[in-house]
Amino acid sequence: MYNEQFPSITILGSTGSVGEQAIDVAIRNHIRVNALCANKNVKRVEEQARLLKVQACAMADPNAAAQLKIALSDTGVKVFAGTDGICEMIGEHYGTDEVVVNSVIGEAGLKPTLATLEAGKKLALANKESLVCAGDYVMKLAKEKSIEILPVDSEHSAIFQCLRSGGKKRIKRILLTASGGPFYGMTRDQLADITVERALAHPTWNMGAKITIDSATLMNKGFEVIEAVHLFDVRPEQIEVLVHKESIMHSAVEYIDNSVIAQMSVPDMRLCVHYALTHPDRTEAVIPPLDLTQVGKLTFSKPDTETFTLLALALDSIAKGGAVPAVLNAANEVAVAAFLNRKLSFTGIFDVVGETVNTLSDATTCASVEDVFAFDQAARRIADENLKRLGAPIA
Ligand code: MN3
Repeated sequence: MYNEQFPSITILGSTGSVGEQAIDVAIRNHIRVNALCANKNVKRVEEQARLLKVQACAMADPNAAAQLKIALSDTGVKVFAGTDGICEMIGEHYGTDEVVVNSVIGEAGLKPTLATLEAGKKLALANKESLVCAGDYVMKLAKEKSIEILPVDSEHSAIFQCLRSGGKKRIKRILLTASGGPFYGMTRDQLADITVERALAHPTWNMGAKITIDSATLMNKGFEVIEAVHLFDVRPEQIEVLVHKESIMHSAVEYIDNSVIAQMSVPDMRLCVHYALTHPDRTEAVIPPLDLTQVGKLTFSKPDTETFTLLALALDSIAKGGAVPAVLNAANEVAVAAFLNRKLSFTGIFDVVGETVNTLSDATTCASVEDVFAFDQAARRIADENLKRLGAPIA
């Protein structure tokens, strides 16, 4: 019934966009799903648990965990609660060869990432904040445990595939593509009164609310640069962000012989999950084929970092290092939540994040992963204060 060629998997963030797509890919490839974790959508997790016949589930929200336990009381499914419970579930072994797909949203994904590596399991990583906040520690732990991190982000999956064509020491540059989001080309004044509804309508990718806003501000692209620096062990200045509106070329690697190897497909996240789960092999497609004659032309341009200041701030943060990227992420989580709750304008996100990063300039001194968590908390407090000053109810 299951294809034993592929490792069995645990999906963290199973009710989110990537999580649902991971389930789709698993079913089509007869990959066994051992365990699931979500925040508080009890109904959907119960459906998934029964459909996939999983052995364990975890809910980040303790009340949701209690409800799920009752809902699944006629099954043998073990239910875990809270962050500690999620990490405990990850630490249990359900088979010999296991992959944890981490598609948790935000900094909340970091502890599960560390727990996965501690447990010696392979990590298919969609939670970019794990690397943004604590890339040094995550990569060090992965190295110690000899675990390869399989990127699920479309750009990083593309780079990962392009890197099969040449040695690591022969990389000249990484060309990281960006759709630019729906507001690319606008001025700061035009961005000021962007509504939540307009910001949530992404032209190409169908994603969750948080990452859709991050794509519209280009914060997401900044995070992806930081993610790539850690994942592929390159210097920040080796990464060039290219605005590519068609979202067909998902990124490329330029080698020292000036050969550029790119990966292309229709924009569909399922391919990224699919490749992470079947790598180094490939199996029959779960997405439609790419018809380049339908696409017609591909365009590329340099990003506007003067208007989209968060991209510039991300480049600066990774250059400074330490916990500066963690501060950037925490401030952004607070600001985006405020925007989605209509308490902050779209450009207010830029200001709250910018001021918070400025205030916590000592975040460069970061000695441990505990320091990362401490700076994360400090950044949230300061971002909240900045919010009181800079926030205003919006339509
Ligand atoms: Mn991406």
